Amino acid sequence: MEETSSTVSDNFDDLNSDGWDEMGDWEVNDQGQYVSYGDSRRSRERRSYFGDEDLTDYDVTVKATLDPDSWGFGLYFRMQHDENNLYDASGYAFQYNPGLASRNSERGGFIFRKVTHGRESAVLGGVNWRTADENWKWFEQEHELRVSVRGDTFIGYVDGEEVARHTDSNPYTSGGAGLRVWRGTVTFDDFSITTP
Ligand SMILES: [Ca+2]
Ligand SMILES: [Ca+2]
Repeated sequence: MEETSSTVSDNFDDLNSDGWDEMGDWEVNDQGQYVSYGDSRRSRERRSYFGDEDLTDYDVTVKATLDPDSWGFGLYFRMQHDENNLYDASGYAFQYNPGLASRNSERGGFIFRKVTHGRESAVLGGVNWRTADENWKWFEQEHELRVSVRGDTFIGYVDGEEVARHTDSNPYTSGGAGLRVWRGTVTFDDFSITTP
């Protein structure tokens, strides 16, 4: 049998979030965007899972706009979650962490973390840090994030540019995708999962 590419997607233009398994406050607004509202200081982590957890290799893509008070967000992949305990999930996150500074970036970083039963690992090795130029703006501007998930290797892109790459010697091999926000408000749109 010939393998064929397939895509599942949600642009939220039907004004609902059917198919998403949500932890915390999520809402589809009247403009057909998927928003997680939160206080910048007190709001807890919010997650939402989507897609067939038997999937192995795929590209997952989303457009995201961060409010200035946001503390960041993540794009999940290869995630398996417990429907009765939405915190208990294992897989990976490709994240933007505004507060994360490194020797190569004082404006936060795009990183991978492994998630095991809900808890995230340290920053995974082998990533490249984006060094944002002065005119590059993350907040209040829509950017497209994508992760290419292939075997043991994951590549993260922002607006089509590779910003992080990781190879896991002992990878999770299948799982769905999703979104993660901690503190502040993030607006998402045009989410898709495409198999090769
Ligand atoms: Ca929908
Ligand atoms: Ca939309």
